[in-house]
Order: sequence, then C-alpha cells, then structure tokens
Amino acid sequence: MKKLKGMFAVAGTTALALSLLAGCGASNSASSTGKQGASNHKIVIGFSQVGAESGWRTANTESIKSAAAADSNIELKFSDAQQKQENQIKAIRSFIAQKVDVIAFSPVVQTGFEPVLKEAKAAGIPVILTDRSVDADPSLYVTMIGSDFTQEGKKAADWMLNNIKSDGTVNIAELEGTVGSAPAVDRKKGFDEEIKDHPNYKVIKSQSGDFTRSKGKEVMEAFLKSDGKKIDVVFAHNDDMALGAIQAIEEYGLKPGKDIKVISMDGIKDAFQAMVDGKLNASIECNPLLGPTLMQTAEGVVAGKKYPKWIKSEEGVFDQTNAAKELPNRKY
Ligand code: GYE
Repeated sequence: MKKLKGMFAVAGTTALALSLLAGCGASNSASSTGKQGASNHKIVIGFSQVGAESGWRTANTESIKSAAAADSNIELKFSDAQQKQENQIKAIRSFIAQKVDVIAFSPVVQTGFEPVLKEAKAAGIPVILTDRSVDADPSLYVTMIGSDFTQEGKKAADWMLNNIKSDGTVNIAELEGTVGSAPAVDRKKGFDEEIKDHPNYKVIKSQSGDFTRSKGKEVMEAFLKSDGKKIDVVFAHNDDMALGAIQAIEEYGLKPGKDIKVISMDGIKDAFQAMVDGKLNASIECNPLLGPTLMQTAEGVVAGKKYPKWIKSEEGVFDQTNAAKELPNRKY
C-alpha cells in the first residue's frame, strides 16, 4: 500500500501541524499586512462548516473553534450550513459582504461553487478549503487542507481483502456518505478500484445514509429486510453510519462483527469502543483536527506565503488487534 506523505502527520494519534507550513513569523507580520491604519487588526476568518452530522464533524468544529480561540491574532466568524449547499453559498456571500480577510469552508458537495468562488476572487478575498475538495478551477482557491479519501477507500478494501477471505462470494452492503460529497465519491472510487480484480467480492447494495447514525440505521434496516441472509460485509463511509448499522444488525438478530463484518472510516472514539466490544471490525482513520493547520495557513496567506494546492493528512488503520491499546489516546 502506498504511504501518504503528508505535510503534517497524524501517525495514528496526534495531529502535528508543522510550523513549516505557515512559518512562525506569519502572525507577527499579519498586522502590518492587514487593513490600512489598523496596527492591531486581527485576521478575520469566515468559516462555513458542513453541519453537525457526525462525531468526526463535532471534533472538526471543536478543533477549528479552539485553534482560533487560542490565537490572539485571529477572529473567527463561524457559520453552520446544516448539510445544505444553499446555506453555505449564502454564508460565503455574507462573508464577502463583511469584507473578511480569509474565507474558509468545507464544501458540502463538490459541484456548484464556482460562481461564489469567483465572487470571492473578484472581492480579493483568498479562499482556503478544509476537509473536502470542490470541482472548480483551482485558481479560485489557495489550497485544500485534508485527507486523501480515495486512499482511505483503498485501505478499507485492502483490510477486507486481507482479513475477510472466502472461496465463495463475499456480498458487501455499502452505506455511502452524502451524495455528491468528496468523501462519498472518492471513498467509493478507491474501494471499487481495489476490489475490481477480485470478482468474488461483490457490492450487492449501495445507498446513501448521509453520514448520520440514524440514516445509517434506517438504510441498513432496509438492506437487511431485502437481503439479510446474503450480506457478509458492511462497508460504511463513516463510523456513525456503521454504528447505526450495528444497531440494525443487532435488532435483526445477528451479531455485528461476526455474522456480518463491519468496516468504516474516521476512527472516532465510539468506533474504537465498538471495535473493543467486537462489533466493528475495522476503522480507517480520517483526521478531523485541522484547526491549527487552518489558522497557520490563513495567517501565512495574509502574509503573502505560497502553498501547495493540497495539504494532506497522514492517517492510520485500526482494527480489533490494536483498538484497545489506542482507545485511551484518542483525541476525538
Ligand atoms: O468522514 C464524516 C463527515 O468530510 C471527512 O464528513 C469528512 C466526512 C467524515 O460527516 O463523518
């Protein structure tokens, strides 16, 4: 498996935002490059969050808010889009009207942001993407801080191919993330690419559970109703949907983790507990602790520093062999 070479490392436990990303001098120079005449002008960042759909998201929001609060040079304007792109576009327009210094957002879906990104560019406000990418002209944003979701999908498939072996057919039920979102599109792509040369592994069901626990449970209930006897593996695009599916499997009278194997992504604490309890088989880590890197990058951008188009996270894979040891160290 190819190892990710990120500009900051998670190494399974801790996010280390390297100071080389933005440089320590950025915060001091920011006031001199800030608005005219305001010698102690703070950098105002307008941030539009996806919503509050998952444990991952809660940790991500907390990381962004606490990193901003810890930086006396930054003022954060935070807006929650409640998983709706239209709310996000409205929030970005309002940040433009307020003349913030930097706009940052985690796009709910990949398409449809070009017009508002052009408006930000015309207003001279730099845009930093966090967590999720967009399908747009890359000159419309400075950088994307986040994970390689295709790689995560591949890791999930590799874990399955190495640990769930069978001479017969392995039937997979897939719980997809939010339709049109980068993690749903790319995790699926990576997983499918990895299993395509293994014809006995078959995705027999695939539907969106919108990254939430309740939707994951609901969709899994429907899968069980139609194909309960056939399903060998659940591949969920995040832990929350897997945790919902685990509940559905139990209510159906089967043992999650044994009768039906469950693989998911994120690596939140609840998923570690489920692995320790033997109900979840593996979770592919996705690092939500992007706050410190976002603040450093925003300061650097205002100070005129240049960045690569993608600041990648480095992440691990956990299963029932190492979950108990890691659980006390989890930060989210
Ligand atoms: O996996 C999921 C959340 O974009 C990586 O969004 C993020 C995903 C994460 O709702 O739990």
